[in-house]
Amino acid sequence: MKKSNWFIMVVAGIVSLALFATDTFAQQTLEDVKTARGLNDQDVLAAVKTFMPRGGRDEYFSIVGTGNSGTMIVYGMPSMRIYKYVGVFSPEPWQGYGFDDESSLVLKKSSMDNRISTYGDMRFPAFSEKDGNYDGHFAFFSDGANSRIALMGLDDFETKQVLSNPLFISTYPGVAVTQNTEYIIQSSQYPAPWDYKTADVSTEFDDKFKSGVTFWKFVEGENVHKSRMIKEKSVTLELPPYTLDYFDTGKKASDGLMVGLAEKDGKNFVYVIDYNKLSTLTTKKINDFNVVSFDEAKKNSAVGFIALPSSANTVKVTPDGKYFVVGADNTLVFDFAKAKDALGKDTPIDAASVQKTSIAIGKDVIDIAFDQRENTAFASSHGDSKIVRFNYESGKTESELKLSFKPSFLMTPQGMSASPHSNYLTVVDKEGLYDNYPDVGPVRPSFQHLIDISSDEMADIYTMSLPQANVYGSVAVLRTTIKPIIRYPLGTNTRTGEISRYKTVAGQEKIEREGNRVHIFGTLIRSHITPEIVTVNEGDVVTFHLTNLERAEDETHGFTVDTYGVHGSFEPGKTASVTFTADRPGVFPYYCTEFCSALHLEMEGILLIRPKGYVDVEQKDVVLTEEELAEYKKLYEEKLVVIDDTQEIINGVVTWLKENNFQDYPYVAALVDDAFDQLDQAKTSKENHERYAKEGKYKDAFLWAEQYWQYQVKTADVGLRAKKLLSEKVDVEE
Ligand SMILES: [Cu+2]
Repeated sequence: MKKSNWFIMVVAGIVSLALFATDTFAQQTLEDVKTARGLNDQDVLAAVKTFMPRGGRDEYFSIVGTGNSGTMIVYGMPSMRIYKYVGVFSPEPWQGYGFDDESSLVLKKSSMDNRISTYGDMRFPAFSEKDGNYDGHFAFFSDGANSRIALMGLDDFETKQVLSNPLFISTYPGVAVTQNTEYIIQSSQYPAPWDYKTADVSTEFDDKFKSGVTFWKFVEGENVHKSRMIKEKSVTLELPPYTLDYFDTGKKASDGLMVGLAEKDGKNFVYVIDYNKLSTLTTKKINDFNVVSFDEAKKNSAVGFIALPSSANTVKVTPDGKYFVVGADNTLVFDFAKAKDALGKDTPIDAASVQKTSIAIGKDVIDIAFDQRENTAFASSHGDSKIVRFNYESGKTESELKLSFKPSFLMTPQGMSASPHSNYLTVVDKEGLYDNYPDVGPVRPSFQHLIDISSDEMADIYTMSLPQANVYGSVAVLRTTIKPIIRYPLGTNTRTGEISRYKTVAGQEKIEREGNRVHIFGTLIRSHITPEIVTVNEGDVVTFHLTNLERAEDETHGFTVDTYGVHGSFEPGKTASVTFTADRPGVFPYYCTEFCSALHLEMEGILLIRPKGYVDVEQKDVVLTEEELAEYKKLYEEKLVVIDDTQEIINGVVTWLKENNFQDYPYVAALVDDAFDQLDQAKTSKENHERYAKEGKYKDAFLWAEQYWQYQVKTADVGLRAKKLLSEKVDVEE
């Protein structure tokens, strides 16, 4: 090849490369992306249905238990984005649940013998209700593994109460709520003696093994934080040794009744309980808990058993409360009024006498979910890999969707309330075959599919993975029904809703010692942990009581003491305490574990743990030379100028904020509050530097002036942020 040709080839190559590069970075059209990714119109439509644009919000909040992880997942529908994991039955470090003293107490109260269970088995949650509809105040979970029940407040998505069931050894991992949240219902699962004594399974089973249903009395307090389940007002109905499964409560026409699945010796039943009657019956105490005996309930027609032709997987009450639907090989619809009339019989109630209709849906119906359309429900046929929409009044199927997996648990938004919605259905995929997920090792996440059910053409539009979870049932409520708070009243113990006795405000930080017990009353605010230095002795029992002084949105501070396993999370306004024994001497930095601002790294301090037998070295006053003193005087005077300049900036910001009515914008007002908090803290520094200057002690005067300026800078920083925000708000409104 001639040299000139070679040159032309190279130049041409570069030019074409450049052209190619330009092409690659050109804006792609929708058609380009579809082609490149091999997507069809259905794929794109599915993606568009779940895409969340900027400024958009999900229509529903959904909650689901993680099974043995002991936490609750909060996610949005239809975007299926996970918003939060909430510690319920297990400690959860991100929120400090089970790490700070206040939340540890919640878990300790759920322990019968000081053994705190650090996992759970939580499968079917329930929301609180008013007149059969979700009120958005609370959620409840049952722990099947450790016989516990939990109450979550939904205004802050925190666990408020965990109780231990004093009777059940084995508990069903689901709960149901009565239509005005009078009772939270929990049942046993596998029969066991309630007296913690051994018994012979073959000869003493009928005599000593028991099952039962507990009605936890729920009492609403003056606010959501003071509402609790009250053990002393609760009651358990004792049942013969049945293995109990899914249950549901009546509503509207069937308010006061509940139904559940039971099995014994290979025979299957639906049990029906008239729980309003229970409170009028004679009770006895077992393990200090109110118990109504089976005979007493039977005698008073408060309980009955309907014999089923086969085993069943679920029983759910229709939104109007007229029927309950049993998911089995044939899906059976029962008439609630007839079932009630048949209560109290000695022999099991004949299914045919109380049955309304039966519908052949498909093999192994696992779950039922209701729809807003009249008398309409969905069933999942695990064996036939399909979802079927059917009418439980007419007994006819209406449409079906063939799936690429074996479906199990179903959920429609608001579906367990009296007003289900008809746009989405979620379906749990317990045997995720990874048709669009990569392998991540032998343990796999759970999957939940989102089905668009708004038309007769149902469509599987999204597959969500739920990690750290063994997922069963979920419930979803309209997002706008829940009214989450942004901050707590300053000094709140978030687990009780009371103002904590350890609340500390700016300037009141202190360290108190009584023998070897040390209490530190501290504060957290960008970008300071006060106090910054804490000295204790080896062997001291130390508690940091910390209050987050922030009033701004999303200003959580974490707190950890290095290598001491001490951790807490402090949302704006929250006061919580962490306690530990200082059993290893040394120097241990403590710091904020949340990225809270650009000055986040400054949120640190030092814990000095002096070894046993440590003797303080006497501090001698250092005398400054004339030159040194003059140098400090100069530094002090220079600092005063800087302080004046900074003050001018602050004044300018304050004037601007006032002129623009900052108090009309709560978020901005909260920031301004924070700014003034900072200035409040500065008062002592100002007094000190002026006093030392008067006394001619310029080193001290300079150091205090420096401290004062630090506070000023922080005030200016927060003030400028408030100004920026306000200017954006004002601009938007103009
Ligand atoms: Cu912080």
